[in-house]
Amino acid sequence: MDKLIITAAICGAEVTKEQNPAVPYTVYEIVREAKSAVDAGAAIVHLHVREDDGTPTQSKARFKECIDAIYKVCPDVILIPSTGGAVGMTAEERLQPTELFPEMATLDCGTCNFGDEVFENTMPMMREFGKRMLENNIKPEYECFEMGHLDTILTMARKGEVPGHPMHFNFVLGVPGCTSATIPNLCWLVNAIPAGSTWCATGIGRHNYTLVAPAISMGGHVRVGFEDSLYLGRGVLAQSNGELVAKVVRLAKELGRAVATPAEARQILGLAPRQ
Ligand code: KMH
Ligand code: ZN
Repeated sequence: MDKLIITAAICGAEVTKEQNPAVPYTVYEIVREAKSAVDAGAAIVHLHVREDDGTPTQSKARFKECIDAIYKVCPDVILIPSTGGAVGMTAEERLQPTELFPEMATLDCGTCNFGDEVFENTMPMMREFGKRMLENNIKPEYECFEMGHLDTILTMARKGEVPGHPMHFNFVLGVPGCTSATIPNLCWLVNAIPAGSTWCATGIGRHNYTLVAPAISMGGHVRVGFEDSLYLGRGVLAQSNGELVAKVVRLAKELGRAVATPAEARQILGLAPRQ
């Protein structure tokens, strides 16, 4: 079994300092949270960025500022900028971080409910995102919020509309209005991916740790972070993303699975070594 790749989704677009004062908005805070996660054992940081007042933004300049600042203190980390942004943003707005040629970026695999809102990812939008990633040589992290998202993206990959083999999936389960974070749902998805693919499990909200031990035991990878949950356990706010990552590291140790460094994660994901 490959070593475990831990992703920290340190910021997200929806959570606020009112909910947890440690949620990062400024460049300084984003770097602080990235470093806490990497120091604790994360090989990947999934990145959203904000204006200083907390407003989510997909600004290329803001992403560049944050990415450059993170690499100064975490030179090896794999950064996966979001192309999901926040609900309501246009495709063009969301695609801005791909102009920075990151080694990976998220590609959301279909429209879905997102709480009381609708997260729009129409077929033409996804074709546009796939084309951009093919042109800019970016490996997508395929984010599936619903069972049907997997069929959609596999069909697109077969048609050459998005990058294909080896594909990396992130099953983001438990978003209100979408597929719930259960072990049978995770198993169904994992059983349907092509041989040679890699996958990660993300449980949202109170389900944040539901899928962690199953994913560790099944040979998958794991994402935690403020984007997904602000809590370390029932009623206990996490002080940092590092605390959330450290809990995964403890579980992996108990279950006998070694944790991947960023360099090892690049090998597992088929990425070029970082110069
Ligand atoms: N903020 C969500 C609406 C992604 O990063 O690609 C979408 C999201 C997915 O977070
Ligand atoms: Zn995200």
